[in-house]
Amino acid sequence: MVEARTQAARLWNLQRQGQVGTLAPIDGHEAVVAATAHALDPTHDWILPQYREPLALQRFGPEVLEQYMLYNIGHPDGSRFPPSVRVAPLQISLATQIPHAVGLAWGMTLQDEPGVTTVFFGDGSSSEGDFHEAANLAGVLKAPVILLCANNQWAISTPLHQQTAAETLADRAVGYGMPGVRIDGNDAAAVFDAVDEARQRALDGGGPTLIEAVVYRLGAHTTADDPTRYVPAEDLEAARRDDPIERLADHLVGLGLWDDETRSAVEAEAMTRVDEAFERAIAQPLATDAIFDHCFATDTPRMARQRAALLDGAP
Ligand SMILES: Cc1ncc(C[n+]2csc(CCOP(=O)(O)OP(=O)(O)O)c2C)c(N)n1
Repeated sequence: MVEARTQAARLWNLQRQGQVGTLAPIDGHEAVVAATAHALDPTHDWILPQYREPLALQRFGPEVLEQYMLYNIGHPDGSRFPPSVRVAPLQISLATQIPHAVGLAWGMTLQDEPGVTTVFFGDGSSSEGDFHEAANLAGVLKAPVILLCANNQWAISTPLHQQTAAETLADRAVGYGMPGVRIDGNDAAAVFDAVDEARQRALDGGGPTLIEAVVYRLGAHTTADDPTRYVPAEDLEAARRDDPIERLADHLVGLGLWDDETRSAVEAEAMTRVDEAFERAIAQPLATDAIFDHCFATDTPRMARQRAALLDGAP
């Protein structure tokens, strides 16, 4: 969790220096993501992230950090994970990863593969048609999928109460015939237990679970956002007092398993790791017109004109 936040802070600075593109910091989501990754089995289970989680998914393979750095500099290989890493590429088009997760889970059942898929999405994404269609299908098929909604109270500047009239997001599970569980997403142990239980149910043939992990977005939506224009300062202050990292740190200090020295060492290592990954990423060859690759099998006439103009150095 500390590593993910440290790396996010470093990436924020790199973005401000124009070295990487727009990205979404993890701040406030660390317990949800790290504890979920630890409750899953990287050799059999799959994770389909949205865009805020990757830094905390390194348990599924050190390649995740490498891919994330490539992705952030706009390299197409950033979305091409090695087959051994059971993490899907980042998804910016909201909720489109949810039907993928259900399809993947169903496919695993058809092929008798032991394992579950876990898909991350936010409160805002839970208003998208893709969420509802995928949840409905998952319930009907009893697909071994965990629908993990990190409710951070905001979809950019849209607050939760403008997103849904439902009392809780977990309540929506009833309509799809699956258990809905609402947990404190700042409590790493609670997240671990909820994911562990949902995973066991899925492996036992009990089908999907919707988990609503309640957190608060502690940073900006992305590097392109200014939350001071809409997040009430007092709400943010209250949320900071319940920071998931500090909560777990307090607990571990009480057990004699964590101290300032350990934290500084973790932060320093994280900084080195992210800087080294960045250096390796920018050393990868990247064609000037790579941005046009992988959109269509053949460029449309308009894209062909744009590609030619870019290669000519024309405006
Ligand atoms: C289909 C689609 N519509 C709109 C957007 C623009 N958009 C990007 S992030 C975002 C808010 C997402 O909020 P949420 O799902 O709660 O996740 P969070 O960013 O808060 O983690 C919106 C509307 C998009 N990326 N994709």
